[in-house]
Amino acid sequence: MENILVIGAAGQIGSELVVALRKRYGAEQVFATDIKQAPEDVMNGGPFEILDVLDSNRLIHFVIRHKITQIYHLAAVLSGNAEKIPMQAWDINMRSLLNILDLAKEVEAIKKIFWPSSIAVFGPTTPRFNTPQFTITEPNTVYGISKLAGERWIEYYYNRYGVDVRSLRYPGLISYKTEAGGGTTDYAVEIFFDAVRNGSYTSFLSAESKLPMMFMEDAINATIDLMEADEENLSLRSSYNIAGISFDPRELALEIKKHIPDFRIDYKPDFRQAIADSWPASIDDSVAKADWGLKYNYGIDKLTETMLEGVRNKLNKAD
Ligand code: AKB
Repeated sequence: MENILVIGAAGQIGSELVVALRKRYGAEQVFATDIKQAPEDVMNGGPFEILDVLDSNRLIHFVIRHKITQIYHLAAVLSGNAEKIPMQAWDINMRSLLNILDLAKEVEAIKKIFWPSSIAVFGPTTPRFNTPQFTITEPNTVYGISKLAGERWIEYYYNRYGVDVRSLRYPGLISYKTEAGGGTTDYAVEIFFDAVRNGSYTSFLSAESKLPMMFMEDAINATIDLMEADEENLSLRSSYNIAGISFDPRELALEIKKHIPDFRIDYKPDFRQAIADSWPASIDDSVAKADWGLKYNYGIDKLTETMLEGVRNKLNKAD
């Protein structure tokens, strides 16, 4: 029987992953934790506790008390926010990961860890289109540097101590349940909320900033598929490229216009433009497909339709 700890359960990924894991493994088997309150279904649908991953003493007691066998560590400061507090972001992103790696090295019951990396490991010198799995990685953001260092550490812990950590280089993730917080790809979430609320959106990225994106359901399925894949099928122990779909703000706005014909978009790029310009426009995910059968269900049309419906329902409920 698995006992699963999710760290960062109140966040954009965590709040949906907890629900999916509880469906699969049983509500009582999935322990949701965060430093803040989470959405109602996360807090009431199974065990929930306030826990700070930087508090290694409490973390070890928690893991032993609940006989934890798997950890999903999702807590991080994202790219945009990290540029505002570089040293703090580095400290939070790295110390939390190293705490967990060390814990897994010591506690035999912990069999598997999931830790997300990001397209942010790439930088301005990386080939921008169809970015290969193995290529130049010279990130120029503190978030990207922390993700690249994290990839090196997880591979090191696997090779040196046999700690089984699995990881995906997430593209921009799009969902309506919990609004994104502090990332460069957040425009692709905000645009739906503003489209439904106001019929217009001011994008902080330029019209032609093409980036890889993915609907949350596809990301959650990919995450669980990777965690359940046979160890011997995994040819790499750093982090897998996953592509999703690539589009820019203008293309997404045109897709929204099919549903809201009067929708208007304008563009006021801010400091996040430079981050977006340093990231790939599209990704080659053939290694993930070959190793563990990565697949997706959402194209830009289905994603747009589902987001608009989800956002409308969410805002109606809140009224
Ligand atoms: C961000 O924009 O910082 C994240 C990411 C791509 O890792 N969504």
